[in-house]
Amino acid sequence: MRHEDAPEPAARPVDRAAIESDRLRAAVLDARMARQWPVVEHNLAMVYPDSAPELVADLRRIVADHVGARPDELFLRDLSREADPGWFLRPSTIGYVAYTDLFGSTLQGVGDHLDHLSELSVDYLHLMPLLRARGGANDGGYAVAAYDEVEPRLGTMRDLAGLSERLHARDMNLCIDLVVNHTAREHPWALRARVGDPEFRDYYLFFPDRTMPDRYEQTLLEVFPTFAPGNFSWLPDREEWVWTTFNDYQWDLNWASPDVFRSMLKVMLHLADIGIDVLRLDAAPFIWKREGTVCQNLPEVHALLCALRALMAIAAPATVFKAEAIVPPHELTAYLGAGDPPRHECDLAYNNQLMVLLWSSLATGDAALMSNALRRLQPIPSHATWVNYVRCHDDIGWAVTDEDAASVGWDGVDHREFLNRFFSGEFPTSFARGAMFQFNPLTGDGRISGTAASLCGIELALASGDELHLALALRRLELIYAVVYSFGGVPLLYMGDEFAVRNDDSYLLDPAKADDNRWMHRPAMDWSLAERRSIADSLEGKAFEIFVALGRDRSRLGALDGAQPSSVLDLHDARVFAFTRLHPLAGSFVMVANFSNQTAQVSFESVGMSGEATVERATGAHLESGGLRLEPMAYAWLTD
Ligand code: OTU
Repeated sequence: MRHEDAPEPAARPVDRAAIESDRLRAAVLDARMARQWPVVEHNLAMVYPDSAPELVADLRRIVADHVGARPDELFLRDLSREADPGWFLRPSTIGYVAYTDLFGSTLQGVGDHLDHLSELSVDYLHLMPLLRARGGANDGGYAVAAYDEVEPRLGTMRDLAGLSERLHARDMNLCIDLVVNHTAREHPWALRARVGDPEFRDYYLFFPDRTMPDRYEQTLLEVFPTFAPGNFSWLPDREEWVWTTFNDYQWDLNWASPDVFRSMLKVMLHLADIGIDVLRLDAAPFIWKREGTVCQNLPEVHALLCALRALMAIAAPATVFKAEAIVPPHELTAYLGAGDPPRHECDLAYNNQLMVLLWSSLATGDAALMSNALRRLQPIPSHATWVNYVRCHDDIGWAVTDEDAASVGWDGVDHREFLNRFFSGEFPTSFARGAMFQFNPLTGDGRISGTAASLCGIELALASGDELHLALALRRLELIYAVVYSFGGVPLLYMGDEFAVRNDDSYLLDPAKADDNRWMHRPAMDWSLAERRSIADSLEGKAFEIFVALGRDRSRLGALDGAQPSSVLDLHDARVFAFTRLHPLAGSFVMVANFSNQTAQVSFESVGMSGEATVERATGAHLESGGLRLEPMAYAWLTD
């Protein structure tokens, strides 16, 4: 007891704000745990039956500590994103994909070009691999040597955080790649595993002889059959084999080890604290292996992704996942959580089907295959959506199933072969100027490289100096992008397409790139093109204007909200692709697109529109008694 005369103890200042913040964080953590923990436990018990309880206890500590230590700004961002979990569904979400060095030299340089993105209504920037990669050949940065460092020539982690802040200040989001299937063989985990450190031996898949590799190879596919045949690489110093699905310098991680799971979660949390909004999970389908299968899309892959997502939803819900799963249509929708019951898995996934079918339709002048295949695609949960694109940094693999081809009376093998011949420019009437990538004479499979503009005929038309052909080629580019901007989900504009850039063969001079012709469609941004766009009638000006208008018109159309599915219509005219979207508040939306070289007629009635329908955007479409007349490659966006 204090004596009456004793001096008052110095009042310890009470940091009310800190107490309130701790209480808030504790309450928020409890609520997230209550919702997500059963998901974590359920999925991990499936994947790691023997070590689940210890792992789960450990993860609980990791995420709880993370919530406590999350930077204030990002904790607030978590809260606002939890209040608006479908932020990426809005029509105003428009993506742009670029290489940091090729677009702005460095991360700081990228930050100086944000006005360019704003002009295009872009609010989602995907920067291609930027974590520190191995020196020399590194598969465009997909051979990561350090997850916690930025590639030095691009900047530092601090620059990355700075760019994220600059983007957030403009209401833009940042997406980066996280390679989950493999690391570079120079990554510290790999270096330690290679010298026999028992803690890291389990991070990769080593085999003393060919017994197991040969058994696996019976059912495995080859991703890079020409420059990286087989799925295993020999390590002469250790006299053993290591699993390498891609190049020999990319070692597959062994996700069967709980240590890999724990380490990758920590990598994700670290990137979340840098302010990354979307993690593009590279090569996700490959992270689980089982003998007798192709070792892609196994149930464990989905369980792992669901567990990781639930953990992120506790620790850093402002960061969402985008699946990079370029897989057959019946395997694709599961990455968005489709199934019975639907799950929360990835929030976004590449719509490889739509991409492939758009090119197929351009080549054949016929949209029936696209209509049938898209109609057959399993519906996706409304909390997730597609990322739609026509080109990316990779090649185009012809994921047209035999079944879908048969639905229009075509043979799958023949059609895929036709597409390769067409887009490599070999087919006599082809307008495309692409190149074969990874042609495998044993299987007859091949894929296609080339920029969107070159594949659309712009390169050929420029070479022939034919103005009419050039106009038609530009129409093709606009047509397929107009589908991508309205089909439902986040459209991605691939760097350079806004100026219709053509193939670039300068990669041939760089020995680290020369054997990989995907570099032909990864040219450096030529900012002088940006100046040419003000020249009336320049190709750059016309192309740029198309993308400005597509972005502007998409953003203002409420019916394009990604939560609503698109339904493909059957107009009994194979030349015309048509789909409708119904929005509870904004009404209905229809797109009609003529993929043929002939004029086509579409009545409003046939697409479920009244005579009062509004033409929101159109190119080459003319109003005509009760409908539209569509010139070759013409399209219209309608609302009612
Ligand atoms: C991805 O692509 C990247 O997009 C490529 O640029 C990389 O080379 C590769 O991973 C390795 O990191 O097979 O032909 O289903 O299709 O992971 C490209 C996913 C690929 C695979 C995909 C891969």
